[in-house]
Amino acid sequence: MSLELVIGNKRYSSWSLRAWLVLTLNELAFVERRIDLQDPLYKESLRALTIPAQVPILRHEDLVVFDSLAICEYLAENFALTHGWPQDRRRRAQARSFCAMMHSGYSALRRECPMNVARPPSATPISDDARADIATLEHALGGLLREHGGPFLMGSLGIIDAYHAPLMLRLDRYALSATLSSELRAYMARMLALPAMQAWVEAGCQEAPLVRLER
Ligand SMILES: N[C@@H](CCC(=O)N[C@@H](CS)C(=O)NCC(=O)O)C(=O)O
Repeated sequence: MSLELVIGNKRYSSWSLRAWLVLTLNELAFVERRIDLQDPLYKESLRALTIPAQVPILRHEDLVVFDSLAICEYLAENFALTHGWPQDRRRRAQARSFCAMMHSGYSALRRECPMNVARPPSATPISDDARADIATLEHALGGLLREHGGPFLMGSLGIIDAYHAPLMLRLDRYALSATLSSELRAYMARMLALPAMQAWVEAGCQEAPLVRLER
């Protein structure tokens, strides 16, 4: 069986985007199966596949891998990725640390500014906690760009960039980039200009909005 990636609505599903980007940037052939998170039966379909009943889910042969980070690790371990983890052991550890930090962090920013690729860029009030998340993001990603000299977080494009891509979309769509360093603003523009990102955004804009998720 070939690779199949189960994703949510491209308009909103930031965790799906991360896994989808890693597959797409690495030009791995995969079947995309989209589950509409508006469908009253979506949870049932997901529960039939995995215990957390969330997207993304990767299916490969008889294996079902869930959680975006586990999917990235599975792909890196089983496929020769051009855009995976850094070759160097120390850089790889660093990239994994920042991905893990993203996976469990930036919660105020993520809660208050849910990804919506179709949102016309405009400002919205955010809490001090979300502002603190943006400052942490600047410290973390701005630091990596300066340390490795860009143009991507670890130098060349990899899993860590896919992992932070939805945050770049949020910074853009909620007009939150004014306080960022020039390095991070340029990085944000570079990420949003990737053909794979543009393809995802275009598809997300074609999808019907979910009233309960629009902000
Ligand atoms: N930690 C998980 C988070 C997955 C997640 O929250 N997915 C959302 C979509 S972006 C979802 O499935 N939402 C529907 C639900 O929870 O019922 C990962 O990294 O994959």
